[in-house]
Amino acid sequence: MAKPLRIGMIGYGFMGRAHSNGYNRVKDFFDLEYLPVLQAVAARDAEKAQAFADRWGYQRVETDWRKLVAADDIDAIDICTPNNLHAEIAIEAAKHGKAILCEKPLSMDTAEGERMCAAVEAAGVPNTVWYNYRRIPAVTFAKHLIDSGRLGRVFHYRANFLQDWTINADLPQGGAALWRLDAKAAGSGVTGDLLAHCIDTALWLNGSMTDVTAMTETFVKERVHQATGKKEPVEIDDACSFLCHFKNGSLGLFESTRYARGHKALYTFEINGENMSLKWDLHDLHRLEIFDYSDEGPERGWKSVHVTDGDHPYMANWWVPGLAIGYEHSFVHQVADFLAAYAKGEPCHPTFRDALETQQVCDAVLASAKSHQWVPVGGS
Ligand code: NAI
Ligand code: SOE
Repeated sequence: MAKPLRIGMIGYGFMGRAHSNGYNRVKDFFDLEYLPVLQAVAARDAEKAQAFADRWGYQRVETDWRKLVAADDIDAIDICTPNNLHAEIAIEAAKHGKAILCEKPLSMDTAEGERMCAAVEAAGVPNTVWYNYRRIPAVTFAKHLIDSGRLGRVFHYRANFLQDWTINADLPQGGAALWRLDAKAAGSGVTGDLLAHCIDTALWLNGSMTDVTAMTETFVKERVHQATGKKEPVEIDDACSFLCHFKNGSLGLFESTRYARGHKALYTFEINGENMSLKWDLHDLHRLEIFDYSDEGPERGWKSVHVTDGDHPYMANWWVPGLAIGYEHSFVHQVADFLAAYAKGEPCHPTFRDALETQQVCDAVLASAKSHQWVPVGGS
């Protein structure tokens, strides 16, 4: 009989659904000592919260997240709110001794992230941040190849995250669906929202960055704010590109925008080593492109590995070889990994401390865009 980990979910939007699906699915595909119990969901609108609870199987609702983080029947708090609430909720949850699963980006900035790390570390509570792309089998497979040393010396790392949903200048900022355009709710624009994913994956695959030089642009300078009904300056970055040096001597090139017409969520990365190169594309997420220089000369070339076999990461838990899984499974994997780590008393990466490094890179990127200078990461 599995032991229960009683989840208190805060927020019922996109991620509230993705995580709830992960909690519900995990028991059917992974053998775990602990299993999630959907205990309660907190959201300000009681009726909507109840509808969400009924659909996903939460036992009760709260309309104040503070009551949820203090509740005796909750073991773990899942933070699925806009970015400006992550710190306050996490720090309060840590005080109440709850395990915490927090959505990305960890925080609005490094200083806030440091307070969050201090809180979870002082309380000794398990913590993780949902940088879920790490747990797409093809991405995890890339990590295995890199860790095995097959690439040799790494020269280049490049990544893009391209979208096109804010091109319309009449789109307002702020409010329920458009908080990502309001710097007070989001912290930053594409840097914290999209590049944070690219940075997390890059730090995981290729190690720390030492310094960055960046440019940002805000193409639409004013938008009506939903809270005031008035045109207000737009303070987020619509696009951001940066170069960096990695500690391992390789060079990084990153681009993100919400103005790449035709692209909805084109997250790609490529890493070029002395002996091997790897390429991945979220739109074809079960494939890893591999160029292996040790292949026989005339047959040497890019191969596209369908990462769906039983010996590929996570895949033995799913269907028969060759049958693909998708985006939502990355969340199931994160739930499974969190529960396995929880049972062993081990950290589930990325922890808050790991995610703080991404925050440091984001801050350095934004500072560089402002100063037009190279900026060291984490003041190093
Ligand atoms: P959303 O706008 O769909 O949902 C946000 C939820 O927070 C809503 O249910 C809203 O009612 C709730 N909320 C806002 N203020 C609240 C308060 N004071 N008390 C209780 N609930 C409150 O947003 P989405 O897309 O789910 O994003 C949430 C977080 O997840 C963000 O930090 C975002 O960056 C992150 N995210 C991560 C993704 C990933 O790939 N890992 C994908 C999408 C979002
Ligand atoms: C923005 O559209 C968004 O939902 C981000 O918030 C997520 O983090 C990213 O995974 C997909 O795009």
